[in-house]
Amino acid sequence: MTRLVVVSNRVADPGAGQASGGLAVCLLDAMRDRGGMWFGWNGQLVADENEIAASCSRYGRCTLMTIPLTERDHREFYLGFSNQVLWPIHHYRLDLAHFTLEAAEGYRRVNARFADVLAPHLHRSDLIWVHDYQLIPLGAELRSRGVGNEIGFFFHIPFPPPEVLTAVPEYEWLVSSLLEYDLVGFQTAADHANFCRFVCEFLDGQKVSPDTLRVSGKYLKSGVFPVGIDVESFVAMAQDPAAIKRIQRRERNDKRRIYAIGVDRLDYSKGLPEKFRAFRRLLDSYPDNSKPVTLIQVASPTRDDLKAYIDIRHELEALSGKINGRFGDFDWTPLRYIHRSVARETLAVHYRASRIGLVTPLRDGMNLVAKEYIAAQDVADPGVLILSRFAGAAEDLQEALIVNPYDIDEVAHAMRRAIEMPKEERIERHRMLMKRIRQRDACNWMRSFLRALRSCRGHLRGKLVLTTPLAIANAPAKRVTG
Ligand code: GDG
Repeated sequence: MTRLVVVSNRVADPGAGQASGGLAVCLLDAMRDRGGMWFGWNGQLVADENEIAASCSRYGRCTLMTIPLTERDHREFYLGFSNQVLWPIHHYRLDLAHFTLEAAEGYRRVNARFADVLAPHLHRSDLIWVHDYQLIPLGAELRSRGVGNEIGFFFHIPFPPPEVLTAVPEYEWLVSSLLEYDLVGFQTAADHANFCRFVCEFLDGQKVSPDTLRVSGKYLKSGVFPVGIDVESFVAMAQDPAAIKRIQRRERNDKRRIYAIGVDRLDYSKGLPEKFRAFRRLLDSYPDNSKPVTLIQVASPTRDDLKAYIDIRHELEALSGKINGRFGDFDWTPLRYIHRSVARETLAVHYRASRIGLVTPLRDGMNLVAKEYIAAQDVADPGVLILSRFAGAAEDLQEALIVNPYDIDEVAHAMRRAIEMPKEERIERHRMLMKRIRQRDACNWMRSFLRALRSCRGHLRGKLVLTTPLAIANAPAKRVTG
């Protein structure tokens, strides 16, 4: 069987047990079972480039090969170009983009280094799959080192319309470097359409079929491959007998409460202040004390050394303080705001115990939390998913209550509707949603992308020199949040 080589900026740490972040979550299970090699950053920082050496470990059938970044790389490539230029612009937040030449230079440098380290370890028959916005030019870097294998790329985040994307000072180089891949995958039809429009209008390309573009005599396949979750393992996690007992205990003590839950990385794209304001509007507009609603919001830390993330944390702390101060009582804290990462099993249990799953990003590639919430429900008495129309997941999960997250009255109204929704309607909506997440689960995502990639003709641009032994090193540990 061909070996699969996955490359992502960050390789998940299987020992940590609390992967907060969609890419880590969807790849970890898939790689453990399928095997192959996963290459990327190990989350550690070293002072100097000379200290960079690859380390290897095993996870199930998979080899994890990682390198550290230097502190300068972290500043310029990761915090700089990736997270202060590409992330905000791909999430339509031009106001938060901050471009410097050093950051752009760092982005090119780290992509070139990834290619330098990886290329000697590739076999001629490997299938290479590069993930997400931090590594857009990696395919081109590998090609320039003679790698002729099939190489695919997948965008976990949205792909904005050309009018927005052209705000990236390096956009033409970036999008052109995507043409070096054999296949480029997107979460939604809207993202794919934006990409095709860009190639046709700005790079003089032509769409020769729904999944084929021709640019300057080269062909590129592209398509829609919506990310899914490992549904059955989530169902099992939420049905764990000990977990069910914990829920029953809570319900006994707490008969009159209705819970709503939100789980997001603390990122401005997730619409958390708007969600808190919508919850406040619900409490204001429907002061029906017979069933006080409690919102549990897990907001796991992420990129917390960037100003935009510090600002939003302060905003949420102030808002949650105000809401609890105004509406709280001796026996009721309306908003439980948890700013740390919690165990996955704990999330599953709380999803199941919550009547409302509140997933209201302002913009999101897919949003796995929406799918996890559905999988965790009790089929005989399920909760209701409230889902932003700007999450990629909304393209498919139409039986959720679809809302505009900027419209706090609409979200408050949807929460009220979810509280009052008859059980039969909840069951019917949930049945359809389960069907959809099963049709498009993690396994299906991986299988369909790899099938499409395999069917691309290899570029056969050169011979590879194989395989020098790995330098196994234990770089000095300095862990940073992903
Ligand atoms: C990117 C794209 C796309 C969150 N907090 C905790 C925790 N999580 C887990 C959730 C979920 C994952 O992290 C978050 O995934 P999302 O899809 O919701 O969002 P991003 O991290 O922004 O992911 C996104 C995704 O990639 C996949 O392609 O859907 O659009 O932005 O699994 O459960 N997990 C644990 N503790 C936490 O506190 N254990």
